[in-house]
Amino acid sequence: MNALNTKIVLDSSADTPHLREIPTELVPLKIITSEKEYTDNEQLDVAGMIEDLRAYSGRSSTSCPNPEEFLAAFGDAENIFCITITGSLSGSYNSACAAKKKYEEMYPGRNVFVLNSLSTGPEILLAAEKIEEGIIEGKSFEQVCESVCEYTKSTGLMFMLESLKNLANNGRVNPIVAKVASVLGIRVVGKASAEGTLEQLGKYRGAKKGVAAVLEHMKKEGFAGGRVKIAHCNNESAAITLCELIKNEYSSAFVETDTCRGLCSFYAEEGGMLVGFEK
Ligand code: X90
Repeated sequence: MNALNTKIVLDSSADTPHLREIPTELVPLKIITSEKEYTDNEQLDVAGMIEDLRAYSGRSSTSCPNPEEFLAAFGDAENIFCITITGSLSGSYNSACAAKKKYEEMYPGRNVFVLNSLSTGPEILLAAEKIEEGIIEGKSFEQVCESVCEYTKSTGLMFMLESLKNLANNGRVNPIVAKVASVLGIRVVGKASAEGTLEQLGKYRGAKKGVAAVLEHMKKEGFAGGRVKIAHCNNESAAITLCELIKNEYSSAFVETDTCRGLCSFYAEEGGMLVGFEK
């Protein structure tokens, strides 16, 4: 496969990719309040959005890209690898599949692979890096598809949330679980389930216990010192603490931290942290 006419397309739930070799495009989701619409693209002032939302108590929701927006991002590439947020919680995957169908009809001979991440944020970025690695190694289109599918079986997503209000208000999580998290100081720790939904694993009082529990649950899932990507929403201290806990135990672990973009900030909310890891 020729790397020159290959493109990686992610929806903005992936947060910020740092792929150096292969052209990558983010397709924005939107965050909508009765006062404003936020498009989760490079221009979005995420901190400003979080501040607005802190002061806002009305209804808010999100919307996924439509097929045309994915088509536009596919551009003129011959080989396209596209990853979306879990299809169990968003229509983004369906939109990307519709765009694939249209693109392959319009340009016979071109290839579009759409991966339903069953996850979001940092676990998508791990998969995207795997794709880039395969392309650079000179793998064929099919080989890259196969290797990323195999790889995602050995990655996971853990989360720690201080509030599940926006998830519950938008029907993305059981309201009973959300209620627990509304108690001040309680952190809900959970994982992306095999079905691509939120699965609660425990609730913890205080940041210290919450972060320690994240690592314990990662280990239970099979983490043994592999790659880790942390995305946080206004909670750098949790990200740093987790990073240190991991490094103390696994000196060779490769851990990266970054901030959430708009979509994950809206749902993970302030204090939230998402952790993509290799099992
Ligand atoms: O289509 C849309 O409007 C987007 C809906 C997205 C809903 C879920 C977003 C979750 C973001 C929260 C914690 C991690 C959850 C992992 C679940 C697989 C982050």
